[in-house]
Amino acid sequence: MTESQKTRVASEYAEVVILGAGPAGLVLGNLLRGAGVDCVILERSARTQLAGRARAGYLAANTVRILARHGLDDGLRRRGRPHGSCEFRTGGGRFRLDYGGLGRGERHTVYPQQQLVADLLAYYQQTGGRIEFATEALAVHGADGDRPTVTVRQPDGSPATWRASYVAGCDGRHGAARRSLPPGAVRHHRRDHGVTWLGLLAEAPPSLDAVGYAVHPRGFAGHMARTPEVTRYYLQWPAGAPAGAWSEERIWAELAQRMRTEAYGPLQRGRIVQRTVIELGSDVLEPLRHGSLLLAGDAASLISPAAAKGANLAVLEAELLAQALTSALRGGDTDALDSYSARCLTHIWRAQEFSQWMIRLLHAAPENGGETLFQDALRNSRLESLRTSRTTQDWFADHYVGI
Ligand code: RFL
Repeated sequence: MTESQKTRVASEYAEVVILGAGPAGLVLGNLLRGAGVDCVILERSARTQLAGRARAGYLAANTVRILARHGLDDGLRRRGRPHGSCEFRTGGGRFRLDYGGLGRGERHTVYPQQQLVADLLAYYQQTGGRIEFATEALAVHGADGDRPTVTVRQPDGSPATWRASYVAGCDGRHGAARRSLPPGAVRHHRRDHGVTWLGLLAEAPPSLDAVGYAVHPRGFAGHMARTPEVTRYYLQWPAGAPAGAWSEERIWAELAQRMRTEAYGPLQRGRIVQRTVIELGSDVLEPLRHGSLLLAGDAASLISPAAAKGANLAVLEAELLAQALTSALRGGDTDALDSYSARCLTHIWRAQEFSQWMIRLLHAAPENGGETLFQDALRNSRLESLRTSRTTQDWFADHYVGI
């Protein structure tokens, strides 16, 4: 299908209409096609935009297993790099955790999300999967019945309608799936963590062979390798400040100060090619289903990037959803669909809990009067336990890589 397709007049049908071609939508699309379920993916962005969206990079061992189980891991096996070490830098010194040798002994695979998306898209299209780019879902109708429809805006701006047996909302936090849920249909749990980050991508080689977490009175700074040429950095950022508020020079100086380069060696500098302000927040919808509309990935739950869980949850949920939809559509067995939400929520809350723990580990307490010193002391105690207690280290390793 091309973006220059002509306006469709009559409505079209697919057994499953998938909204969004991120990790959730593309894994789901591939698995449904593999099981012989007729589906279509509707993606708001043009193909070129989709390919350029740099976000996640640390894939959990379970994510790699899922992709391997379904033969979707060729690129990952060739270009992904195993990673199992992180370094904490604090006022009291630095310490390293080789988490790949702790707990269950699992590692991350470093593989940029845009490469994963490109691979998944290539698999999907090679096997004849239908995808409509530059096609924005506007609303899902009739989800409380068994013949839902999706209204869309096509590339030329004209409207069209898709009919389905099920609609999979994989269109992220601001997508049409969430917007279409009638008031009161699901509970919406939210938490604002009161911390803002500036996410940076630098055309610079990694400066250390570990994930770097710097805890500093001026705020948190993070270092995460992406490729041998590109590194992601994070800076805790003043709430409300625009992404462009600081010059590149000031950003590098601030990163150097917080990462204590005077003591531990310089950062490899390079051009900063992406700046994103991220307000650390979490939310969870419960249940992840309203009739024939099912949610997966960021559409189901948003998690702060502090623990690198979002893309991993998206892949896990997509596999569970594919199994549930296949059983319902091929075998007439809806048990797995009925338990889909509860199965996902177990993983989601576990990830949310760890993400919150990480946020409290890495940040000075938000300004809240007399409690600040108390919370900072708790954070230091948590860091000390992580540095010295093998039990805490094993727990950390299992939750850090696990999903
Ligand atoms: P995505 O990837 O946002 O894809 C949703 C897709 O839906 C499309 N869309 C629509 N299409 C049609 N109609 C509409 N109305 C639509 N509205 C939206 C969008 O164009 C898009 O293509 O959601 P998905 O598939 O649920 O995947 C979630 C992950 O992308 C996300 O959780 C992660 O990127 C989070 N995350 C990380 N996760 C990890 O597991 N490990 C990491 O290391 C990690 N690092 C990060 C991250 C997120 C970050 N940001 C930008 C918040 C680092 C950063 C900086």
